[in-house]
Amino acid sequence: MAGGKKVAVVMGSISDEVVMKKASNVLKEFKVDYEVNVLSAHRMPDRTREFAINAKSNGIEVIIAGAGKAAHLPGFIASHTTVPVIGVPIKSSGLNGLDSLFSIAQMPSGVPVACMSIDGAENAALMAIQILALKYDDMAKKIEGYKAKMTK
Ligand code: RP5
Repeated sequence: MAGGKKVAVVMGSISDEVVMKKASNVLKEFKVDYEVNVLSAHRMPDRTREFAINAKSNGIEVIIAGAGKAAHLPGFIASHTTVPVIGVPIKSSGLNGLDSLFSIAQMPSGVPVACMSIDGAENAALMAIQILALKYDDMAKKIEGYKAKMTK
């Protein structure tokens, strides 16, 4: 795969890192170029918008966005870009992540976000890899190998 950052892993708070690390670890394992950013739709809306509107021209092909509580980050980013956004609802509140899950899954028509399970950062990375595999043969081979190994 050519150089550059293909996947952006974004999280609403540094406290989400313990979960989102699972996505980074999978991307590392598959040797995907990625970057990690802490951005918040609520606490730093201007910088988050800036990131989203520039993502495509910066070579980002898939965005993984993890957020907890009123988890607006994935949807906020998706509203500013056509780069596919995969949302990870983080279990960071007294509602056991159901608030995050509903916030990410219940996007209005026209602004899709692919919603993973609560704390499902590992699957978010695998989904990102499967999207990249549509374009990059080396990624396709790796994900096929991964699935074959899992079956075994
Ligand atoms: C959300 O609020 C973050 O994504 C995080 O899951 C949660 C708690 O954030 P902190 O108060 O720990 O920074 O915005």
